[in-house]
Amino acid sequence: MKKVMAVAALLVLAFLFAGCGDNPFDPEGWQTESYQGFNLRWRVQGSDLEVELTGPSTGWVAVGFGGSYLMHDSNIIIGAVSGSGCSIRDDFGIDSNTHVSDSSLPGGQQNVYDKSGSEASGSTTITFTTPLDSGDIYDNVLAKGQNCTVLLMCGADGNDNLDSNHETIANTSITI
Ligand SMILES: [Ca+2]
Ligand SMILES: [Ca+2]
Repeated sequence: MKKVMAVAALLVLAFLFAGCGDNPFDPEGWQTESYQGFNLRWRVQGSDLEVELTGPSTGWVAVGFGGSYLMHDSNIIIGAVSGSGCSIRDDFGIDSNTHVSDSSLPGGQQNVYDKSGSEASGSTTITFTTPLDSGDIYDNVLAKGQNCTVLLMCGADGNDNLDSNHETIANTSITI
């Protein structure tokens, strides 16, 4: 009986560890990158990419996929949480330091779905789904297993204006 209990305890432990996002064997397929106060989780579901971003600010947070230098040509998804509402926008970096809504660019469109967000003391989390290939030239095509540069940004605490300057910007790379 003791042996059975020990095996059961090990199974519970294994399950708990498997629940951690940075475990490559996560049965739900989530991968995690923690970098400079940001925590990015993502997984490929069919032809979509599901994303959860937590940043160290009660203002806006943003993640950019791909691009040439900093924001330039990066597909930037930016969001802010205010009260019970959240606003998440599909942007594009038109130079190294400027991003605008895809909707404001010729032929561009919003390609972010299942948007939600929450705010805790000192941090903001946004979640969304976007196609790996939206067909919009202002969203970079992604593929499972592809190495991709990633930009992580946030505004100042309490600043929910998606067009305001970033306070923090970090550059890293992930494997989709
Ligand atoms: Ca778009
Ligand atoms: Ca975009």
